[in-house]
Amino acid sequence: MKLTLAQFKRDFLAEIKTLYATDLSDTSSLGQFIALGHLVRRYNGSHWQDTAERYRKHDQKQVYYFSIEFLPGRLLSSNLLNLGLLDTVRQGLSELGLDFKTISAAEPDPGLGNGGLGRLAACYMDSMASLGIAGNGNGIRYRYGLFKQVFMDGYQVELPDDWLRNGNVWEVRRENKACLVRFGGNVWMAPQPDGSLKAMYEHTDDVLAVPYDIGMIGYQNDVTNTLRLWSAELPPSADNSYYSQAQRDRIDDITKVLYPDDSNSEGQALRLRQEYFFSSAGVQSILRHFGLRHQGMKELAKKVAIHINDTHPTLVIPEMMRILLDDHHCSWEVAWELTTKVMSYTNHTIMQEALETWPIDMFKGLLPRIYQIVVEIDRRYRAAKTPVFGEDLVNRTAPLGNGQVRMAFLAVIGSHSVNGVAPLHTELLKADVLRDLYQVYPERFNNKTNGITMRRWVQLANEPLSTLIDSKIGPTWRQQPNQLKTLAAYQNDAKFLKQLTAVKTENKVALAAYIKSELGIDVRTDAIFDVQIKRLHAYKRQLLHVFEIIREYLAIKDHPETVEPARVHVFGAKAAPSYHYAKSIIKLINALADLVNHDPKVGDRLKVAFIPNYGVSLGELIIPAADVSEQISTASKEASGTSNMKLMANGAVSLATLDGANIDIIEAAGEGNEYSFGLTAKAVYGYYERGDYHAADFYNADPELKRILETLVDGTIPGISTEGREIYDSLLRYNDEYFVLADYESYVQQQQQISEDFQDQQLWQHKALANIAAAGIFSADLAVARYSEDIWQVPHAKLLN
Ligand code: BZD
Repeated sequence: MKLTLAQFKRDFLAEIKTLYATDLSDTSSLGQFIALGHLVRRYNGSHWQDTAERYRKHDQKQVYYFSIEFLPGRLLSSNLLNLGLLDTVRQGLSELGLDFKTISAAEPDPGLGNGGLGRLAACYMDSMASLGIAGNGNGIRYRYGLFKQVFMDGYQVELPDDWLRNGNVWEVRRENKACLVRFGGNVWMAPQPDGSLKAMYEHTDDVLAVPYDIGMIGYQNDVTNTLRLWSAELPPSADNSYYSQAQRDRIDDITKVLYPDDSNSEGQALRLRQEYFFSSAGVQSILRHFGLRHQGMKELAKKVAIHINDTHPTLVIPEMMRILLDDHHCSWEVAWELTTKVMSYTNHTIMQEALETWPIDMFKGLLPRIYQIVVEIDRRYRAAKTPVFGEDLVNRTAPLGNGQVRMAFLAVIGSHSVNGVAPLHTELLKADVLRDLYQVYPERFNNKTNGITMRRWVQLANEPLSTLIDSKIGPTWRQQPNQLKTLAAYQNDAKFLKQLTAVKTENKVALAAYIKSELGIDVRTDAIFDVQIKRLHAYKRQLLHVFEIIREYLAIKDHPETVEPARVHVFGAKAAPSYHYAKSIIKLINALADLVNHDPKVGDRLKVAFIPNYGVSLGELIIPAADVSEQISTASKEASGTSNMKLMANGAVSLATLDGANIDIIEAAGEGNEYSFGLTAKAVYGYYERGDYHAADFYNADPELKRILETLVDGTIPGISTEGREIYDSLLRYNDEYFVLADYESYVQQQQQISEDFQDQQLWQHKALANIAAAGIFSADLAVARYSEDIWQVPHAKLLN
């Protein structure tokens, strides 16, 4: 949109006056941010309304992306960028004596997710809007986001994330679109005079679902889509005094906190209530919206696609069946056909413990009508498939089995498409995790490799790099990220490679300043910034990275005369509060950091910075400064990874196992431009099949490794007597579930190679550039375009290759 500098300044000062009845000089950065937020909303108001109007007018097919997590990050800069106002606003503020960065940093970063899955959902929202797809997000408005992480004595302490304390400028509460969600009670089917059956309820616990909408602004295309987050409240009509405190609390609890858990479903009943709550509210609102504009439900699958982001929203399937059967009186066959045509499902993990199941007794008590429908889905599935596939396979794959409701199976059976998030992951779904269902529905399985939005992760997070890229290939890569590949022409351009080093250094200076102010550690900006940022989990193997730090530390102590490039090891990672082992690793890293950072013999040659409270905003600071991207999960365990893509696009080289999308990154950038190592997925499965992995053999065969392991228990690292022993035992007594010892040698070899290569900056930046140039294929715009064509069947703005 068009906005002159003078107009912006007038609008901003007027907004300040209206909101606060005071002068600019009397406002805080937060106050200024809120005023800016209001302005952006106002500037964009007509786009949002017009977009909805346009979709209505053309009766455009809508995509609804259901996800129990969304991690949008701060929205001020990206909204301004997408509206084309960023430069004007920055300049205007600076003329008013204000610093845009400071104001932007006052915005709370909503932590409505754990990690990759939630951030992916946010990237896809951005891309859907930017491609002009009628995409809607549907999720939960958690009162408290993922905990705020602080370290006390090196231990993780979790504090509440009160992100709504000052309100949320981006949201609109739409009370007129609220709906009721029913839990518990009794349900029975009462015969009606016309011969049909009607679902009757008594003694239900009703909860009011109130939507809060946030505009998702497309990149300079006048499109604004909606992310709808639901909040649980007391139903309004009832006399409030009728509710006991316990009942009020039960309702309040539903949307109170995000489960800080990305490995296993806990909190059981409450988690199930959360899942049904937003699934039901979302489906009710979709069908209501559709019903207002269509006669009957016949066209539903032509006009609506619902995407199930991992299994948490799977209850959209029986919920849609419920409404079609009970309220619209469709036959089972018609309802089922519509439902399966509408639904599609993405799996994000092969970790067995993360595959959701619910005890039938609990499920039945909480969701009696939904349970009846699942029983019928199960009965029909068995009846149809047993003659073809036999009883055993059908027993193994039916929605109900072993006293459990099996959500992933229900999701596959009730959808027309099932996808993994990287080629290896999809192959493993077919061959292992969902092998039996793949026999039944081979045509449903497909791969959609993840992607990231280059606008947030390169353009905004790394302006020095964006400007440098523009100077060579012009600005159109911003819309057509595949054009980045034309940068390859400069791989041997010494001057350009020097400029790349300068860009990296500029970003390192910014990160170093943060590390100094937060942790009090001085780091050298000519050091190798070796970065691992992701949730803390044993399979992600932060422990392997720790072993490398201990190795480097011992090498400096033993041979101070050998000079290697300085290293800064940067970690960002939260552990689920109940995940004891992961918390022990956090303590280990912090204890090691203490030892290394304060050893005068080490000086500035080696530093460890564990930056607390990792999230989207810290990612934006850390990623542009990284030289090495640690992607070192046990092969087969990381479905895709997305920090690997963000780091690649910012010119970090991957130190990576052949896992998830690492494989595709290595192929895209060329093997010579990455550092791959370790067991392949096939080799890992080989060990499982033969049962012949003996961690102790690796320990005994390698004196260096042996010595490193001993430092966990011999007092070399002070302060970890219990954690050190626990970790040591996990490797040797319990046989190293994630093959850390097996991969140690090849990992260290590559680390040594990195130290050698880094000294030749031209060679190093040549590799960095190969990564940047190849990163375009991991753009979320391309990923979303593939979802649109293959799964949702909706039109999108054409992307050039
Ligand atoms: O999803 C992650 C995978 O681990 C990554 O490999 C992948 O890149 C991303 C995006 O596809 N999975 C998650 O982030 N999973 C969760 O966060 C999660 C949350 C709640 C319950 C279970 C899993």
